[in-house]
Amino acid sequence: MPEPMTVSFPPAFLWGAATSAYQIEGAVREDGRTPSIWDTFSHTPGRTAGGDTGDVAVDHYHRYRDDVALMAELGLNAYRFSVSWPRVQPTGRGPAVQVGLDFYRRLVDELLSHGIKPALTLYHWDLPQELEDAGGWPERDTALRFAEYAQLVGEALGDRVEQWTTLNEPWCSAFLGYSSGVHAPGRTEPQAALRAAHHLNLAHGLAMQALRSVLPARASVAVSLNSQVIRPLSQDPADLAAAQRIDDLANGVFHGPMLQGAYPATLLEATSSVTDWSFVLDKDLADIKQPLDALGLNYYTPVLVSSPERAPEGPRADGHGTSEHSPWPGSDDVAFHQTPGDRTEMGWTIDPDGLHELIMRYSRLAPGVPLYVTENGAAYPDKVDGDGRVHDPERIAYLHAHLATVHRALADGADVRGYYLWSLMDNFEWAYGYAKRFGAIYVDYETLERTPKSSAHWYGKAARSGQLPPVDAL
Ligand code: GBH
Repeated sequence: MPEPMTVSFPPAFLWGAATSAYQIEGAVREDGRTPSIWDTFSHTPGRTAGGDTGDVAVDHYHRYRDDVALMAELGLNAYRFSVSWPRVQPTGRGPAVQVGLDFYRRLVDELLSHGIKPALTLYHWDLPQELEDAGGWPERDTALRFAEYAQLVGEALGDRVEQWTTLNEPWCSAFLGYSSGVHAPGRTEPQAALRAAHHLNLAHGLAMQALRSVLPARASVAVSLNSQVIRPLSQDPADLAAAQRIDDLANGVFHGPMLQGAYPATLLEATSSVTDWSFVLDKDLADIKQPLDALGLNYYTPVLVSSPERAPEGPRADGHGTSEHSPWPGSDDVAFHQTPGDRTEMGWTIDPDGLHELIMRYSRLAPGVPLYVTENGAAYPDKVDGDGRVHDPERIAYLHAHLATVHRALADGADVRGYYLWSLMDNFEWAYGYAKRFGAIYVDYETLERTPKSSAHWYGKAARSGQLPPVDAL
């Protein structure tokens, strides 16, 4: 038998796990927190599976000390979390609430005292409801409000947090929130979705500037994109055009202005029946294109598209979820296909090569900018053994395969500095409620007891050794 090759990562590589505020904190009415769009949405009948809400979630607000202790025990050296905007600035305007900021200060101090690097995301989808009532992301003012909020948090935590991220996956905020409506605030207005995308870009750019003005020079400021891997069904020009269309709406609409200073001409052209983009002011483009200290990539599964002539038979695979409305404005003439291969419980195809492709693409698009995989992971219906252990060999295989492609990207010259598994623990999976478990740590939703799954032990072993253990090593 050949010796298995050792897959070693650089000594400074970050081995982290990620979460977001609304998915784990609970305590939604405590300490002055007001509703976000996700409170409103999840409390609206029919919006989430089983009517699930984040009211309690996994009660991380009260259990953060235990959660940090678990991370330390497993051997993680980084943790990516988000700040709940309505906990810190309840109406989305005005001064910060000290007790809200104090929660994050305590969390960060707890992490630091265990040698775990905090990576703070300012926005993981929980817009204060008052700002949505004033129009939400389709309105320019929301971007200005976000920059102010960023500054408040920067002033409060800049002395102890080095890694900052403005937005998590603006694609989801804009297109699932305002076009397909499967995410909060549940609007189905394609034009508003494109306006939202622009104002999210502007929010990112203005927040970068606000953060730079208050953070120490050593701070690193980034954005996390769910930069999607879009594949054409064939090399036929019609299929290539469909792929270009969806790539612009998935990726170019964000990295165009953020990295290149302009929206792709093909995007403006393809969406001209939806909007004339007159809400983009010239000075916005200069505000949006701020030098990034790092770029976060979230990756789950690729998307396969073709021209309508090659539309697949059977159920559609276009990410509409349960919505009648498309998340892709102006693209009714694009056909979506199931990608071949094994799937996770989300129905998402397991395709580790997509992660390599993505990393190499953004290495070229953002030369010199360090990259982080800020989310990658899988949902499985994990079973608890009689002995109280939770075995999830599928998740170990998923993590192993994806980390191996990250390693391959490093060998190919990509500057990947870290990997955050999604998610640290089972949590509120948005429209799917608690039905889908992404955690490396199992949560019993009756007792809220935490049990590391075998994948958590496997991943901890990788983190401690800086090498990928074989999939059956525990
Ligand atoms: C992330 O979103 C979120 O940041 C995180 O909060 C969430 O819990 C986690 O992933 C798991 O869902 O929809 O079939 O066309 C990921 C959202 C998933 C949206 C993949 C695009 C493409 C496949 N993305 N999806 S499909």
